[in-house]
Amino acid sequence: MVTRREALVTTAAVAGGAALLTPGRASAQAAGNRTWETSYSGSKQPASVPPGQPGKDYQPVITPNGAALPWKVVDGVKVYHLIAEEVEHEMAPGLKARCWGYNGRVHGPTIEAVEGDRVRIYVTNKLAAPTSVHWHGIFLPNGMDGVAGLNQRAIRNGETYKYEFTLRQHGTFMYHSHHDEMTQMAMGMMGMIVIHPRRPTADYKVDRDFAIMLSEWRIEPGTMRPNPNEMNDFNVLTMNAKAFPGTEPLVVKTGDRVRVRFGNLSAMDHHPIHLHGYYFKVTGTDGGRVPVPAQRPETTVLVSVGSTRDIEFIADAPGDWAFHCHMTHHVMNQMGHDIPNMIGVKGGGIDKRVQPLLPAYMTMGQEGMGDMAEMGMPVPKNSIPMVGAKGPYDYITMGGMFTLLKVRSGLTSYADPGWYEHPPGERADLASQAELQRDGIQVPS
Ligand SMILES: [Cu+2]
Repeated sequence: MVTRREALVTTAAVAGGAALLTPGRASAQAAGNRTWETSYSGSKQPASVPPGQPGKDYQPVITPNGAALPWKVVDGVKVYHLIAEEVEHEMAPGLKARCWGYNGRVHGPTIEAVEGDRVRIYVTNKLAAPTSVHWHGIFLPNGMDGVAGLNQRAIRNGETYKYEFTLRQHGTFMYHSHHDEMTQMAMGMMGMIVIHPRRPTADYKVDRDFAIMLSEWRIEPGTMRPNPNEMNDFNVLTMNAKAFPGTEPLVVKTGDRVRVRFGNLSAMDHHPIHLHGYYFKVTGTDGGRVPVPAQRPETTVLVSVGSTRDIEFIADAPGDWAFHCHMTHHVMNQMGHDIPNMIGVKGGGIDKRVQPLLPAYMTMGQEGMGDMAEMGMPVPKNSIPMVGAKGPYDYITMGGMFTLLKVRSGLTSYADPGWYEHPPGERADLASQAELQRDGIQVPS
């Protein structure tokens, strides 16, 4: 364990080194922080307590469908080990892909630490290609920034590099490959970084704290390799590398204070993430925490490529609430893209004429794609139609960047509680003749 004095010395030495390297930036930060520091955050102050322990000096973040990167303390430094490697990963039931990730995961595990921590991150490259890791949004010495060629030599197959710096800020950040980025990020090489404040203000504390990375992929139906050369037509849109119905729900208790941290390292798209049934406040960006008076209410938060956004709300409305990207093509899975427009086509005669040649042939899509999802459109092996999932009342015709916020009273665990049972009178239902008559509603014949 580090002593209070050691922590102070280490932090001051590194902060001083960075200031010497970039005097303009350091002094601008100092000036810019003055008002926030006094009124709001402990950011940039040296650490005065030993490095954090999960659950002791911070509420650990939950990465749905993911995991936290383990660490140990060696002589007061938090030591982590990332291993870049090929990983076979299931995007959604029925679709596996051969990706590149870290420590057997796609995306990589979430790195979690506390402001003031000295961190040492080893990166071993088990890929055939060279790689490097960039710590996106983190204040660090220039030589630790991870841009291959510019700040360091790329890490070759079999090599282990060491990155070391002191965390002088708090918030939600990301890491990703910075060598042949177009290829390596499209293959999955990214993850989230969460740095908790050393001295959290009262408004920082939440009961449930989630981290979700948004990304997008092109995987030709029937194949397993993401195509990094795709520029526009992404057909698998994911939250923590899972497309619905592969996404784990966010389970919370009624009354919980909830934070969701989004990062977006998609190749080409921004994602407006919409939560049903609530408004939330945007409380953080990768520039840090938003001062309380500036935390504006929203129902949709635009998470641009290369940025993070934190949102917070109090889960006061029980139910199963949709939580998804509002770009309609981003809640559609693989085979739902690139099919001919069949809306309004009368297919009966075509089927009769084609079936003697192709017995399995069936014209689909005349009423849109909802039926196709439910009927199970025939698709090549290892591919998914627009898909969705069987819901409690009907088929849920959403895929891709879609998950559920499940809010329940009286939970004894945060395991998936199943579908919400609506209280009597609190669910849309077929109108009765008596109700139509009472309200004078004329139904066109
Ligand atoms: Cu989107």
